[in-house]
Amino acid sequence: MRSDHFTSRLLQVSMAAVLLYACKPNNAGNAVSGNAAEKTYVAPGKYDEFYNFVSGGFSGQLSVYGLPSGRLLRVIPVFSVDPEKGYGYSEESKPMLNTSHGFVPWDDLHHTELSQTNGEIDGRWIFVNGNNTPRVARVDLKTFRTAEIIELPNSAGNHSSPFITENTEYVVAGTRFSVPVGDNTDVPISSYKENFKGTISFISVDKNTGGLSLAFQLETPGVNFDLSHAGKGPSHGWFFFSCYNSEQANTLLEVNASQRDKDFILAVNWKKAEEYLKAGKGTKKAVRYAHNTYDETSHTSKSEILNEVISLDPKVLKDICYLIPCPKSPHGCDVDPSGEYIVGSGKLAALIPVFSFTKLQQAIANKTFEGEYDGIPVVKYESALYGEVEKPGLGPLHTEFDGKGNAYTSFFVSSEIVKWNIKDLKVLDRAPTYYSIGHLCIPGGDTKKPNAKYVIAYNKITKDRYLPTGPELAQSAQLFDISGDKMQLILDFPTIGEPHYAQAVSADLVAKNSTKFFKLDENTNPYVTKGESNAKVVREGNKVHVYATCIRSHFAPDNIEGVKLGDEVYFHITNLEQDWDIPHGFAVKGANNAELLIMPGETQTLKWVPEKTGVVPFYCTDFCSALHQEMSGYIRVSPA
Ligand code: CUK
Ligand code: CUA
Repeated sequence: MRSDHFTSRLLQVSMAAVLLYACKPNNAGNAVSGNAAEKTYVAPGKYDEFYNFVSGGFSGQLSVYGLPSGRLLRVIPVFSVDPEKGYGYSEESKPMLNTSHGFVPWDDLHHTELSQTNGEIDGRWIFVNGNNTPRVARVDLKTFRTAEIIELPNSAGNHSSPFITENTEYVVAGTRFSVPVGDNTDVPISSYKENFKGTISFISVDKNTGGLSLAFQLETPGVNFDLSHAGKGPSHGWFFFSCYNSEQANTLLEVNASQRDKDFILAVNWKKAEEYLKAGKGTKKAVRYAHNTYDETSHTSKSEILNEVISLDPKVLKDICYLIPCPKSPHGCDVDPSGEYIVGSGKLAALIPVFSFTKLQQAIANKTFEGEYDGIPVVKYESALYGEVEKPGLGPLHTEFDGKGNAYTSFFVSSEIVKWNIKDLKVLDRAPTYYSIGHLCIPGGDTKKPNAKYVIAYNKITKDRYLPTGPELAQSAQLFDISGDKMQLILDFPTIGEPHYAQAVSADLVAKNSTKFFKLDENTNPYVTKGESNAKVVREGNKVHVYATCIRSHFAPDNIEGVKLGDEVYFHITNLEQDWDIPHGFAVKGANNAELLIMPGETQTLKWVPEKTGVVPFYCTDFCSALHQEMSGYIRVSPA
């Protein structure tokens, strides 16, 4: 007994060593061939062919690159404050970062998912997840700004998120950490098996507005959900999740949490769940979560705290959830463009299992179960298995598809992308990455219609690829041309924050809808000032409201007196410009909440509480015209 335990522990430890020390590919020197420059060169003044939306990891932001150039086009603040955009500093944007824990101006953003219609990218919105204080956000691709953030109750480590169904009916989010649920969560950590539960949230999306609402939650066994993808075509109506820690260990040391030979893919019949919901089988549960929305007409956001969710229990409603055994600690869970094949990538497994949706349905119909796991039927591995890709590489993580019958899988440990054929499960090509690839992306690579010109690798370690910049190096992406039989590395480009998942879309689909400026006459901000002659200073008790305007190249008013120590000053600044790309900025000396950046036609508010008497300058921070340096003013603070 003891020696068995010792051997298994040794095995686990050596496994961990392999995982921790990812290998360097051995043909590192000569990977770029002659015409790479030609393939990635986008001449000055020309547009890129694709937008690439790249998660920023612990920067809490989403960045946008052009492909094939790798040029950084924009960083979109989502869960983090950003002085470059004034996001989280203006009174209008602060409520976006509200949660049930209060103002939380940071998160860890891992995954991106572009909205779809009929299983194809429609270019309207992109959804992203916040891992830490569980949230899902919607970014509007008309403005490239965060339009909505919804917090997820009963969740912790919102990692398996935000993946969507083929008509963007739902954004779906699975919790990575199971946690005690209900009123009293003050329970011994060692009571994990009794008290800790997993949760999957189904957030419905309004077809017209994109508006999010938490439709229902599934309460699941206390496993850890890692990633997921929706079914499509024949498997539309189903959702698939990778789960690890089927041991339900409360410490994830390998010896506890990676013991079982197989963990699971959870298959969820969400159409069935909808039927139960309609039939009133859900239970209302008390929770607290924030829902924040930004309105681009009033240019204000509002935050509300909601306190109820409908929960469905798949242990009772037996035909919603099924488990498929999947080799050791599956990470990626990807569905091919046909909707028939489901790829589970076990991080610690030496093969890639490919499951068949048709076989899964037969197994369920014939009850070919090997038993139950916490009340959920477990189908037999072989009965759902289409086949295995044998010896594909080390540490398979994620798979994207080219729509021509091939899959591209990232291998973290062996640092490579491997192309394989779905039908015969044969490896066709492999390309080294520099180094330790996590996610990868083919434009539309998780939809019904991939646009398979490129695959992009998002790497965890950069090492010697860029000029040294002290102990930390730029995070990195690599672009491969996949139009031929062989992958060809054509570009390295650094990224902002740690890139996890990313998606790319044909630029045509998004560029044509881009907002150029906001119409001033449609501005319904309560503090808008539509013209210089309306600029004024209004006192309400100790609150001083400055209704100000800006236009090249002055503020009105630009000399403000009558403010007393102890007052709160609100600068409500309306940008009167009606032209593309003419923002103005606004900063006050000593103000401790950074600056405003005000788009044409927009109103934004900076709150300032002067801490001493005197004359204080303010100025425009965005170089807007030849007279930008003149765009300034003074405010005088007198004794109370
Ligand atoms: S991931 Cu979040 S740990 Cu493979 Cu989607 Cu990088
Ligand atoms: Cu306005 Cu510089």
